[in-house]
Amino acid sequence: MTARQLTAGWVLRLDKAMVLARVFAFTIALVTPFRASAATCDGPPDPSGLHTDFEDGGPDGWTPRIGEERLIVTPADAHSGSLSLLITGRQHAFSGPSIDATGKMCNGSRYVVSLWAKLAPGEADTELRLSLQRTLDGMTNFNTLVGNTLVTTGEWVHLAARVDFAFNYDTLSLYVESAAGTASFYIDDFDLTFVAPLQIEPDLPPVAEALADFFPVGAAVYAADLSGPHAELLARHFNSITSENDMKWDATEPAEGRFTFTNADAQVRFAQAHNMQVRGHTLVWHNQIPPWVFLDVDGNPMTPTLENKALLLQRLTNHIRGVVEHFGSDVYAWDVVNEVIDPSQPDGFRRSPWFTITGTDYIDTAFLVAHEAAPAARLYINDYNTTEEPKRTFLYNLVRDLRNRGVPIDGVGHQMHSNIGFPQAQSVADTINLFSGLGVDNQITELDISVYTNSGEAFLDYADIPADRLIQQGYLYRDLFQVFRALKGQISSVTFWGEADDHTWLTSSRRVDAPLLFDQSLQHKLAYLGVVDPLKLPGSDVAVTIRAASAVVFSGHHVSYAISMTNNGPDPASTPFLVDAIPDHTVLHSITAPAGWRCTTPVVGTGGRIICKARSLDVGVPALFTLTLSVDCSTPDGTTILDTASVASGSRNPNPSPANAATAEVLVLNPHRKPCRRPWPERPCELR
Ligand SMILES: [Ca+2]
Repeated sequence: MTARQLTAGWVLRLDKAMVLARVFAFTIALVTPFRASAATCDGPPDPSGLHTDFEDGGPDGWTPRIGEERLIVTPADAHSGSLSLLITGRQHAFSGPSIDATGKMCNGSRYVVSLWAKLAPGEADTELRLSLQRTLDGMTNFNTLVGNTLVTTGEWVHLAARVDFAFNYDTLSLYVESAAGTASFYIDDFDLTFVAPLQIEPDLPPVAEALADFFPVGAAVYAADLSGPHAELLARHFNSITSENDMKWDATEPAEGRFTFTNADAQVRFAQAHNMQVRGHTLVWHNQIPPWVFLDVDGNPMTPTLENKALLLQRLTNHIRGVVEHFGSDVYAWDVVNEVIDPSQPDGFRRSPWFTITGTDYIDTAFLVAHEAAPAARLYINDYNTTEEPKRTFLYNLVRDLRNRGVPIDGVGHQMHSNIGFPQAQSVADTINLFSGLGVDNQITELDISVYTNSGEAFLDYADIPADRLIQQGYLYRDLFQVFRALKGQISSVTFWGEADDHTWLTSSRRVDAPLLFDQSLQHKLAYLGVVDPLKLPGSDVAVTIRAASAVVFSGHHVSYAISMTNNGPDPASTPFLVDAIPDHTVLHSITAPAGWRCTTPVVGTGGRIICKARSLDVGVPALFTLTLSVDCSTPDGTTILDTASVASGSRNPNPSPANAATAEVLVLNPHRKPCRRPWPERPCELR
């Protein structure tokens, strides 16, 4: 069935007899169902996958799907190496190369399929796709694995997808076809890769436990989080949940008066079964609202009339009653209104249909009705960029006004969608303190930290995200949680907007993001360490101690200090340095430094600053310095000399409270000193 073609590698062609044999076999299968290879998926799934690059000159298992196709391993073009597979002679859009995948993909397992394609010279742009064909009990079915993707003669195009395989079959093959037309094309570097089942780290200290003294720790969840390893991760690390989408208006009241709670109820039951709190999100927003809400009695878009205002406030009242009363005490806190501030408006109020039709009355109504419906529930106003001015002031003024008018609002929800350069931890502390001053609670409601600092950047693959972005992220998580802990009592909950990086609103078809504590495989990231155990972040925790040789010194005499710089790790410190400013009443006598260190000092007998540097400092190997100063003979009796040594390095320091400065105190005595005859140091003071 194959023939060697010297100039163009292998040629494959099904001859007519082979086609007939296949048709015959297919016919037999129709009348006599058999399972030739289903047994290959009976045991543990085969993790070997399929990998073809054509570099050995063979077709690597690819065959013509229909029969008329010619498959040629060719050096004419290649994505990798020097060879690829050229497919010509296609007579149908569904003609193309096919590879047997029977036993290579099993029901319940996850795979990544990846293929590079390019059109043969002269072909017009064509959409190609990767599909699968499966037979079961004589029935044949087809599915698309990678959808229509534009391929040209200009460059190799990547067709790739993650596949959660969910079929039983007797035979299975994968093939490349076109959306239309019969263009000839090349393929190269096809990989079907088995993705090992997700498994959480069973002994990892739970996030919520690490923060148990401060506040509950939540995650936004969706339906798929309630089973399998995601549910295990959720139950292990979090003690609060927020429904990502299932308590919003479009989910709970898609048609007027018709309430549905299927997904949300399941999430509440999960929370109760695992001793978790439930935050409700969100009763009023300008997004994810079904269109009927803003239509007037005639079905037209509402205009701002008194009639429409009354109608809209009535719908709002009905909705909040319907939702809040449904959950009752199962939901302890509600984001009552979401994102009502727009700092670009002169009055700071977002021009949503809510505002356009009702002014700010919808805000009052929402809080009042929510409070009536669940008097014990804690009610929040939720927004993003709450650390930014002028938005923060608009929000502050609104909350103050609501409080002053007796509208039942309990606190501010700070979404805190962040990125590795924003916000500054200090601005978070300032913001929480500001709102606490109004007597309201604060919750962090939608925390995540994007690895992007601008919208133009894009990493297409999770593995392409640079390591340093993830380190920066770990450090910002450290800084934020340092603030959250320090504000104990002022923040009653911190919720992440998701569980792990495999499901985040920040990842789109345009770019992949990694904003959470766990990676796409549910393993902990540096971000986790930043929250739970920051001393393990990459970097070097340099510290210094200084000890004077004695507690007292006579004027005109020397005082020695033992200075020790250490690196508590976890990594070697790059360009470590020590700084000591020679204190008043003293001058330099001498300094000794370890090998590999170079000190810049003032001239002996004068004051100034000592700086000692080295190339690196290993973990756990102290650098010991001996600094000797001469005490000026005119120093008054009883003077205290303070010498401060400080250290730093070019490496980040993971310790949020580093011990990188130390001071030694020495008392000067001169009970029986004669006056100096001449200025020191030419002639030391004389003692009786
Ligand atoms: Ca190749």
